[in-house]
Amino acid sequence: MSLLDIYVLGAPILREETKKVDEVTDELRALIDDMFETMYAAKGIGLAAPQVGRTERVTVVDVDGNPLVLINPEIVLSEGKAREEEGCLSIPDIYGDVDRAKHVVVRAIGRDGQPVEIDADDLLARCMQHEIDHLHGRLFIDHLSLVKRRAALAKWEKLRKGDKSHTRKIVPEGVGRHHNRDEEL
Ligand code: K1U
Ligand code: ZN
Repeated sequence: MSLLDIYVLGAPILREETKKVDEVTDELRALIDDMFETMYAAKGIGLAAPQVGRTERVTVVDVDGNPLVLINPEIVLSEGKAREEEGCLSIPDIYGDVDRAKHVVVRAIGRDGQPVEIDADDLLARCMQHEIDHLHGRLFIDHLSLVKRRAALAKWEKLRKGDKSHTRKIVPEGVGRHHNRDEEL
């Protein structure tokens, strides 16, 4: 398995429509495994294919230790409304309150190629809506008011300090800390 780079706000792929998956192949399963590894390393609860530079209609989600693979997901029922803060692995350190359905039913294909139906509330419902948005080129900032979106984009530009790269690397836990033997003495 491999850790994948995550595409960040400004990368055109994040604004593209994904392509329906016709067949669940070993190559697609390998992508799914890499997406889970990347999502866990990035401390996310979801990840969609465009975020790792891919155009397949695939997302992975894990809220509360229940890993889900959603291929060609569709929301077939949505009920209620809830406003909660969201973040996005493609817009790190930017947060905003987003109105979403409180309850959704999602139909998809699972990793084994079989149909699945997921009935979810609260954070899982929110996360699946966030990920399905990614599959249609939408980001959580699109749901913010104009004033809040402008403020979020201004903060993003400030944090970027002129960095124009379209991807960021995920550093696995325990790597990158400078270990100083003197500290042990
Ligand atoms: O798609 C992504 O960018 C992943 C994103 C999903 C998401 C977060 C919050 C609400 C809805 C969807 C993240 O996982 S960002 C990390 C994060 O904000 C978070 C992590 C653990 C629990 C709650 C939020
Ligand atoms: Zn996101």
